[in-house]
Amino acid sequence: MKHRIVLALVVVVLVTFSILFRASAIPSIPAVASETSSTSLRALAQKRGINIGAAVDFAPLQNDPDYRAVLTREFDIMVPENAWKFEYVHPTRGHYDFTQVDALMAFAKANNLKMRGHPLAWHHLIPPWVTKGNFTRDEWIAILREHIETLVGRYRGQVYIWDVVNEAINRDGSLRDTIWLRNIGPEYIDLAYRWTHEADPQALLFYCDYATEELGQKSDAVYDLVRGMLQRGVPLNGVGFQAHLGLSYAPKLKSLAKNFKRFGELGLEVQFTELDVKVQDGVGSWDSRLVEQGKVYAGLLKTCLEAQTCTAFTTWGFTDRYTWIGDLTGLGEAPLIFDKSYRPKPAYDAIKDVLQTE
Ligand code: 9MR
Repeated sequence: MKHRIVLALVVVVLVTFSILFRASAIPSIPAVASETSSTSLRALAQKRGINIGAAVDFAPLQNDPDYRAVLTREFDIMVPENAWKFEYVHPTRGHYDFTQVDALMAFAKANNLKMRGHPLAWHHLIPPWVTKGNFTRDEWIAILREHIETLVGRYRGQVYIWDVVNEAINRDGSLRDTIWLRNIGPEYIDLAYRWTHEADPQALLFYCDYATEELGQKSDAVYDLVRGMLQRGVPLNGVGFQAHLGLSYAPKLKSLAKNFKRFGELGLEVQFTELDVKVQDGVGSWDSRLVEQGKVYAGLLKTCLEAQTCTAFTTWGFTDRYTWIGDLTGLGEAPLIFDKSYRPKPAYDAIKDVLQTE
């Protein structure tokens, strides 16, 4: 009997602790004492008629005050790097977890940042209940539709741009063999845009891909895809050029400008959406590589400003302290515009120079 009472007490204590622990684990992001400066990147970019954004990782935003301070001082768009991805937000059938996205959305609003939604139909990070499921075509359509309508509907009127379909094209221009293509067919693309637009008519809808900056097989295929969509009356507002680059493979600016021009002539906005520039593949001293990196950033920004239809310049993170790019050589990778201690790098100065030069 005595044992039972002790056991019951232990259970009560454990349950109480687990409830308390869960409550304290609900993410909230501390406020930022807003610091405005007429020479911040966001102020300078706005003067030039564009926005400047960064991908945001949840953990540092929650835990690192310097991360929050630099983000809100310098940028006016944020895009959750991972929090909206299928596996995280919709891990099991019928169950959505919006805890992180809700906190990010509240942070964006409180700090006057536009929110980019990313991504709705993508081939990565799809949970096993979807990938291992045995569904009919109608069920596949219903799954993607419900996923899109739930995510987009929840934040109706609050998202500036949705990256609706992401990376649907291979390097050779063919359609990527994704779970959506295999089970629904190529129509999944048009459908995804139509459902997104119905769920939030105010949001701008983008198609995004990488290795599409220059004219070539892949960018031609993106061009054909979006032109076809427009001809079919599919709601589409812009094309995102991710621009995951390295010093040895930065796009030729003339080719980039021509590419931007043809998309602009279709009536679409263009943006850099995930820019970063690796330096490990470069040559010369570390310092000289950082200067070269600054030139790449500056060239892209200049091309954006010169293209009437380029509306934003978004980097994939902003500090080398947190980047998705692994350290391949042991030298450390440094693809972004602030170093690991949040000091502005030559790339930051180069961007600022371009923004300040009419
Ligand atoms: O930066 C993201 C990284 O943290 C994730 O592990 C990875 C897989 O979800 O996705 C990275 O972001 C990708 C983006 O969502 C789409 N374009 C390519 C990006 C880099 O892989």
